[in-house]
Amino acid sequence: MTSMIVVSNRLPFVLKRCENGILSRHPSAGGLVTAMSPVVTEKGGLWIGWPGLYLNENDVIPEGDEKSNNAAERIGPKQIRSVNIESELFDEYYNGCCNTAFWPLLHSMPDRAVFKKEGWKSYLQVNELFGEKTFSALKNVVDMHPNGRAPLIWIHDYQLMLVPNYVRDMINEHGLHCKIAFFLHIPFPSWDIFRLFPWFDDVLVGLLGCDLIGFHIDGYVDNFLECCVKGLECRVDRENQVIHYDGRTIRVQSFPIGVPFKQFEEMSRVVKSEVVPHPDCKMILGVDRLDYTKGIIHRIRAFEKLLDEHPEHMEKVMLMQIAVPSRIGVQEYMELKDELDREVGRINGRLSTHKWSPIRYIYQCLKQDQLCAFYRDAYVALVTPIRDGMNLVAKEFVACQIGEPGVLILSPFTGAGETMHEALICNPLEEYGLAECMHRALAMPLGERELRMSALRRRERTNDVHHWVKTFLKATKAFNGEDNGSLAEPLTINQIEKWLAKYVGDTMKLVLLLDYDGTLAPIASHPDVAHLPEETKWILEQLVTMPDVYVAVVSGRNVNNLKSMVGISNITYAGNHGVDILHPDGTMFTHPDQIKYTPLIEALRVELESVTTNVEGAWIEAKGSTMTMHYRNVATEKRPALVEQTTAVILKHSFKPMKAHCAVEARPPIQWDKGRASIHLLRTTFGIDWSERVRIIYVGDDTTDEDAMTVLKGMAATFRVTNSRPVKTSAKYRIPDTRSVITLLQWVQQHFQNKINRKSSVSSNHSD
Ligand code: GDG
Repeated sequence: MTSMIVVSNRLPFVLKRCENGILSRHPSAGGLVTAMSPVVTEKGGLWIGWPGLYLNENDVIPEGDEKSNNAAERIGPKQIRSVNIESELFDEYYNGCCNTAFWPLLHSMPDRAVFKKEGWKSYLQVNELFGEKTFSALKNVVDMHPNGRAPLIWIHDYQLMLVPNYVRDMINEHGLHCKIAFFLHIPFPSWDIFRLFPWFDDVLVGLLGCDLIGFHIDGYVDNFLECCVKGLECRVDRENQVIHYDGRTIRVQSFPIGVPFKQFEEMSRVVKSEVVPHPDCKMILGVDRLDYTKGIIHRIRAFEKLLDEHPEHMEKVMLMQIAVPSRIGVQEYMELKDELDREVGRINGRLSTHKWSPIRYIYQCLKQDQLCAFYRDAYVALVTPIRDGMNLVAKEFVACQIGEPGVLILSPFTGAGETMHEALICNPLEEYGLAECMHRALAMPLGERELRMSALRRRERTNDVHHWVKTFLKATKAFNGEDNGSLAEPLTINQIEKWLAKYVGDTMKLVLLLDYDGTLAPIASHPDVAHLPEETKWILEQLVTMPDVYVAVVSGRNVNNLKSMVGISNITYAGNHGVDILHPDGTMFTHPDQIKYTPLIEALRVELESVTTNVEGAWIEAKGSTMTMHYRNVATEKRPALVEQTTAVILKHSFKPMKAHCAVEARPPIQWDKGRASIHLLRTTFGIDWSERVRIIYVGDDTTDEDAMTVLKGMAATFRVTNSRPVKTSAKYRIPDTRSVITLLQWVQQHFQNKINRKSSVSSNHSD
């Protein structure tokens, strides 16, 4: 049975159409493919990705080569699920968003980033397509093995950061269980950089659909946690590296990736030399995808400085730069290629002699064993990116150094620079320093080279790619909750104190605007049995007696029904989303525009009853000026058609259809909602300058509460009760459940009780 579904932007190979229409396979170079291919072949996994072109119905993906040393070439079509994407859409997503926005931004190069709405829209669309494909692959596996364990879904990299949430949504909807994990292969930047992305909150919410999120190093984990705190006000436990969000616990951890060490080592034992090594001419090697993050231009200029400053190396050393074509067709990459061509030409023109050229430059993708020969025969490897998630070239070089050892020069701005301590660590932006570092490497005595290289090899042999997979998979099993991850820890009163103490303060009156269903009372199978918990009722009763606290319950229910469910006097009840507001003194506000819809509602009721009459579990709740069709107890497969029909009927009768928790509401099409009602209530109760006189807390769990959270943004402490379903919200804070609402109310009650106690002790001191 399939134990893992790997999802990445590209498949491990690219398909090309030959002139006769037949498809041919071509290896995709890059770190992700190198790392994941051995895992998929060994675990019998599925790989979901884009095949490189739009597939027609009759296209046949060519078989893999079972005998190949390269795991990517062994993967056959049975293990492949290709995501078919129209080329225009793919281009907008890949070049209009991934390459132009995320790649530079996540590499902390914001000046190069371009943010375009169309690109972002395509990103959303393509991520949704990947989400659907992943879900259908999962569902197939589960349907075929109903008693087996659902496969792990392992999503990769910055192109697919919204997929976790799309999949989470679908598995929730279908009542399936499985674990979702994500690994980011590139760096994750600090909050100051990440917040530049205009839709940063969508990205964070997308990723938080996971159970486990992996990064290469702790620095990226710290940055991500910080972004969740600053960007989403998430509750984060930094010490244990977990986030409490939407009622779930998400683990965030570093997993430094390794390479298939043995495989590289073995290949380098058998492969023939690519360049005839001249005993007197040492090879300095650079291997990179041609990308501006890799620091190739700085590197060759530093090499030029080496020759200028230390002419004794003339004719005794050469730089072999292998640059793999990447993102061909993108302007920035074409410019980089032109600049590299020019610089290589300039330096060679200036320094070559009749028997020697300082730089050899190959612009193509080599076969893996050819690459091993270069790694083995190099005297120095120059791995000097300006920024790099990890960098596998550094590790592959070390694995292939089976003869007299050479030296690794490594940039500290790579993930590899964090652990490969015995390399010569050198800032690539300082070209003289880098030239001196090369000089030192070329002159390094054998004893020191042996010492450094053997320590590097020992570490990389142990921490190879198999170890990386093993530790990652072990972490996916380490949740204490079962298949859907752990439940979030309940909210503590200390956390509320951190959020609210300063805002609520001691001098102002507090207005509590509270939704009922899903906020004060847990959601129940029928509205009539959604009772207010005793504890909540007791706290509310205390609160309404306090002079500085004002409580209003704002709900979609009919106002009289709401009053009887809460059952406390001295509260303001806003029913039908605030169309009717009943004050504690018995006066009632009804929105004037709603009156003309009253005669129409009966006809709507009759037609809605006829839609639901034959659908088991569906029922209509008439609430005066609004009406709701409930489908919580309707079979899942019947819901979409029912919702569609209901919506059509509501529109036909000139009412406004609104989605709610397992319900569709019909509201009069007047410009009124919980947001406008809240402002109306605040203005009529506390005057036009209410925002200077009162502090406000709004708590709700529903999309209808978002209207209030949006208008109150910046002027209130807003809380969204979110429960296991990842949602985007305008609320400032998220809390996991109605239990946490009780904690919140307890804090308010204690805060104001302390205030009363302080006042009375001051006045009794005075009377003493
Ligand atoms: C991303 C992150 C992270 C290179 N030239 C040829 C060739 N390669 C292979 C190498 C190596 C891979 O490409 C490059 O990996 P890197 O790690 O250096 O860089 P990215 O491609 O940018 O990878 C990076 C990585 O993901 C893994 O998480 O380390 O930070 O940016 O495996 O061997 N392969 C072949 N011919 C070549 O000419 N066959």
